[in-house]
Amino acid sequence: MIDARFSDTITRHLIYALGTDPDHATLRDWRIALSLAVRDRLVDRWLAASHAARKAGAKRVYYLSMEFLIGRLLEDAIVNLRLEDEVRAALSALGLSPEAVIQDEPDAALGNGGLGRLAACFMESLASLGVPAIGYGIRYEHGLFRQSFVEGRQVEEPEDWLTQYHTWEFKRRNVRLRLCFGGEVVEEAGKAVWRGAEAVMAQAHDTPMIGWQGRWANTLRLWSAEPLHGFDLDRFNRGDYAAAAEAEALARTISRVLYPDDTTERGKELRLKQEYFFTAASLQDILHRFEDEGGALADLPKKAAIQLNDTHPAIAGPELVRLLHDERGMPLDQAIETARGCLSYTNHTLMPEALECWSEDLMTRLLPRHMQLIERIDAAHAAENPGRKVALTAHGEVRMGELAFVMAHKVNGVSALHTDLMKQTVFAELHRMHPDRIVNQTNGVTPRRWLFSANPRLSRLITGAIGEGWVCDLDQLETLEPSLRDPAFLDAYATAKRANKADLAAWLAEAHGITVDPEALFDVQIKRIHEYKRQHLNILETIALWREIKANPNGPWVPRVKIFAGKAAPGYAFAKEIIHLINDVATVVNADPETNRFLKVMFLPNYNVSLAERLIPAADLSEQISTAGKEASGTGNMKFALNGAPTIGTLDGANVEIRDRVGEENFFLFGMTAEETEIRRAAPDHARQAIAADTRLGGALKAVSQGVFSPRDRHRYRGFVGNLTGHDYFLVCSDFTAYWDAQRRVDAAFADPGVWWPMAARNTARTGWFSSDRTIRGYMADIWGAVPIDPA
Ligand code: HBZ
Repeated sequence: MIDARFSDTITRHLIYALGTDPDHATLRDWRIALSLAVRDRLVDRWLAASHAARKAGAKRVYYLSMEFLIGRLLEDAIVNLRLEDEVRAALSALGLSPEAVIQDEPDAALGNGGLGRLAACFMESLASLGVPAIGYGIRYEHGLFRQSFVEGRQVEEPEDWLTQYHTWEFKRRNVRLRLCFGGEVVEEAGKAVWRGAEAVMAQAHDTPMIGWQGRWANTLRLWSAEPLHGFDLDRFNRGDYAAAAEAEALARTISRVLYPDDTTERGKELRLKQEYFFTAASLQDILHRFEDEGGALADLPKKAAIQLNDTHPAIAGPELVRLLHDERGMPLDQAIETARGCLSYTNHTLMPEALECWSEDLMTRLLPRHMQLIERIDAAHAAENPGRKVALTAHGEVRMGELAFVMAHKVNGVSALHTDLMKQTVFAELHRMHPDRIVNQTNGVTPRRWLFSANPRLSRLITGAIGEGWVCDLDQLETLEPSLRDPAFLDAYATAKRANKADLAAWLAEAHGITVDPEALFDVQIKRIHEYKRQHLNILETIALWREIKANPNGPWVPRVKIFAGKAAPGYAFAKEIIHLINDVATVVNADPETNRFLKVMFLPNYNVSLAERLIPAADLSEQISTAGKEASGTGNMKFALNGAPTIGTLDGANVEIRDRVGEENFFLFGMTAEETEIRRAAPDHARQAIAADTRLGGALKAVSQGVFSPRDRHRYRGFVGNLTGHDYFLVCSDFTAYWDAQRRVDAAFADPGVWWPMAARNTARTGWFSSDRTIRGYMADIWGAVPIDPA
């Protein structure tokens, strides 16, 4: 369907949907009009896909996730519908810059980091593969906070993506489900009946998730919380205006904000409410759909694969049992079996502070029937596993990981190493009891967004060499291998990267007033700020390098630009101190005329999906330097490698698998293994020993503690340095020397184009396996038992 005058369609939307005069339209108006015009092209396909899924009686995948970090949707839709040329032509006919229009869209930041972005990549892959699926989550009014810096300190401001017309969603006024909290459980005719005390409505909002070439589309259904009854007119008329609005405000609180804590968990009542709210609404919706389509309840596992994205929706176990047993009369044992047949659980972290536990008191108060059912599930599990030590409740708390494990037929880790560690540590006993339950599904990223769309120059080069098939079959990148020996190809590869870097340099100058040399090595660490991710290891190495350059300003230094970006949880003081230090170091180093040619440091504010799309194609080096054993997988590591930035990294998470595939000579490995870190940590005084053995590290720490980077507040980093010289749990000091050495190997490689470009290109050619299409195929085969269906 070619629309000869796509520009007319856009203008029509501008006038008739927005009521705006083209002569007075802003960029935003045009962007919204364009979005509506593009949306028109996908709705038929979306409805057809849902019709086809119903007609085929297909098994559906339900992905329950507290977070979907989807970013911008307009460009995704244009690219997947292959409308690039048409849109470009229409916009230029209207005198608009396509880049400016696309970049006007705010990011949908309904997630914190890796877990939420993975859910978004999975939705895209499910649609591209043609697997009938629905993603379920919360329609947060405020997504992840906006970050800015005031004198180098992180400041958080609310994010307000929904204040603009959100063109991609359809509010389903007929899908409103009632949910309860609190109250009591009474017995009626020998049956348990939960009488909730407080009720809210879950209102559905659907966003189409369009796959590659628009052949299939699925739905992301996000719930907002609304009051049962609207506004209290009686009270209002009596003059009690505040009380009239109160009930409404209270209900809406549930979907008001995304909790900004990434891997640090604190047992907040509102958080538990959010978890139950979206899980219970989604399960009701799933059961309604199943019942509409007809079928015996015992067959639910044949029609519904329900994936729990970490433990946030783990209440799904008892809730599904309640819906089947209490509300539909299925015997309890059978209800537990049926629920287990549907449910599976993905673990994303082994960090003890992130393993969710809820106090039994809170659970009993908010979800009294669920607490009873958890006890029944626990008792049944204990009876089947005599002598077991682990229990679903301990020390007055419900352990959500164990609950999710026991109620799932499959449990997966997100990289080979992480899955092994799961078996050996947090789930060791459960794994012995259920040796077939834990499986690995190494993460992946969607090549449509993270290569095809984000890096058009490299994409064109690849397509020129091997055709366009790679976009939906990323393994085809392997066929680039012969080109890696072709000097003309390597030249073109380097040219593409250089052009991306020049673009980034121009943007940095324009948007942030920072000038950088595009020929310098762009060294990038972008991710949430966390001690285990060790941004402080990177900045200490930067300080040491700066000092070394100052000591020998005429040395053969390889120019570098150190780029950082990422948000710290507002309550995570140490992470905020790391940000502050990096900004302070940037101020001093960037103003130093002696070192200026060789070293620049910058911390870009408000890291989000769109900024990642800008930085990754222009990166030379990918920093993946977590303490071994702590990063479950990583997905940024995959995006960088695919875009031709070799990794400097530890043997952690998916780094291990990336290195296996690109080859050890194309990966800058350093540091202790997960096993070695355990031993080292037990050594008394490990940090002091490491500092004593490395004068560069000692010098850098001393500079920080003496206030070189905080001249007006010399003691600012005393606590910070104390942490590192003291217990240094994440072994920054002990890995420093190895990291420094690895960085010097990077310098040497980068200085020799004959070494560097083949290495960068091998990273692209050998990382096709990290497509989320491969990951989704793995889930389908090993966990869901779902298959794609042909829309035709
Ligand atoms: O999930 C991340 C991992 O840190 C990262 O290594 C992995 O690549 C990514 C996708 O699998 N984890 C998170 O983003 N968040 C959590 O793991 C998390 C778990 C429980 C919580 C909060 C956050 O209560």
